[in-house]
Amino acid sequence: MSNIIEVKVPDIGDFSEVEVIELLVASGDTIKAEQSLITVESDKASMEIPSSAAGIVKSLKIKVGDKVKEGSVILEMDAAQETAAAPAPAAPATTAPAPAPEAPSPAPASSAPVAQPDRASAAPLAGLASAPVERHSPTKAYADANVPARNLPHASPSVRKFARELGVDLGVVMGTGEKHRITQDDVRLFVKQALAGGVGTLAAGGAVGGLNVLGWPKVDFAKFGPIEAKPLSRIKRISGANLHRNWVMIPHVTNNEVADITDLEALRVTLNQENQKSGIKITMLAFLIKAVVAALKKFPEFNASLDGDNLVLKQYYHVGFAADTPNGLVVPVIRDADRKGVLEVATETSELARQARDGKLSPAQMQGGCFSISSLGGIGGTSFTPIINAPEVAILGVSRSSHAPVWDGQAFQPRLMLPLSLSYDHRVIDGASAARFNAYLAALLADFRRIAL
Ligand code: CAO
Repeated sequence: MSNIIEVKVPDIGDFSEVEVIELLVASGDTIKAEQSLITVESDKASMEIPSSAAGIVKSLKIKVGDKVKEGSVILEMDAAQETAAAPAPAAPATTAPAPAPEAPSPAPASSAPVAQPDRASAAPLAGLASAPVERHSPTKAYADANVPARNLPHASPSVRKFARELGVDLGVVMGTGEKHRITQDDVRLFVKQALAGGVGTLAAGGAVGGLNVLGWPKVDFAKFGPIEAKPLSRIKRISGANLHRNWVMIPHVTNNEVADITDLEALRVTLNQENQKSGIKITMLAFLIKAVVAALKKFPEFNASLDGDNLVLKQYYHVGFAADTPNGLVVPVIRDADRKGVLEVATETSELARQARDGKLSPAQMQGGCFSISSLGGIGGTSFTPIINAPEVAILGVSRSSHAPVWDGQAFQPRLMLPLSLSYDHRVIDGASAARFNAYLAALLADFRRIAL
């Protein structure tokens, strides 16, 4: 005996209307109670709507693109006898364990470096696979959890399917797409980081390894006042993901030093006066790059990268410098800085900084760096913690120089002092080495003749 019922959109929280972006069943399908019927999406989140009953789909009453709200009829169903009369079961919103994961695809085609999976650490992936997949849908269990619907991850059906296949909980993946939408590349990066042991894998079973932290809070800021949502620039999305990984995965320590650059600044001013006609401005950054090269030669473990248990020591000296551009931070690289004079380095940095501001740098101009300098001296500050530009192992942050009284043994003298903040990877560099490197750098800047030694 047939028992035709209408299956409707349940209470979906704060949303008045949401768009149907996917039909998950068709006429004639036999479906179970709690099975997902459609996917809907607001401007902030997407979610699957489950069936309140089991039975055979007679006809769909909506199509992709329709707007629905609580009470909208999704389909007519010939309900199975045992479930037709009963309300939706209070089953937990979890499903069977995820299938075994496939090997993640190659890195996304971007100039940004991504962490290489560490083959020895397969454990986090195993944890990813065995954790039950959380199905985000407004079922009774979900409602009981009292999670606002807008906390659901914002991702397309194909990305959610991809994440389900890998056993990734999208709730803890950072979305870099438009309106923080989670892309397939975000899921891939998350898995790579999990493989490398650097990210907590917060599927429903709890943390498997790495960080056991709460998901990112999602707040409806518009509830508190007017807002404007502005997508991050492409550079910010890429550099942000890299900075985040480097900050989380590298044990940073920062050593602070001050260099007496009174004489060097006087020399710089004199040289610039002499060179006025050439149009080339000798900058403090050019002197810093040359001094850094000398320090890298003296302390080779700073000119290195970690490769598993090996330290790769480089015999070339390519120095990157952070350049602020309207679209975000980029790090062009001066190649073979050891073979160039201060004038040549100054010319090249100013040309690269110009190209960076115009958005004209090629990926090749930002690759191969051994060590980076982040100079905020032209802007301000007294010290900061620069984030290491992996796979490099150290970075020098430079703040604004200022006059300070310095004791010369008999009296205080006004000296121009330059703050140097050296962040280093403590897996590679000891605190004592970092202090020696920074002190050596300060000594070179205090008396640039030492560079000839
Ligand atoms: N202390 C005091 N003054 C300084 C200084 C310092 N350490 N460094 C530079 N200045 C002064 C210069 O003397 C110059 O002053 P004048 O215009 O009076 O001559 C002015 O600041 C500009 O300096 P500059 O032309 O030498 O440029 P720069 O070397 O400071 O900067 C560049 C070049 C590309 C590094 C810079 O444009 C830039 O992008 N800086 C920001 C880097 C950044 O964002 N780092 C943060 C990364 S982490 O988030």
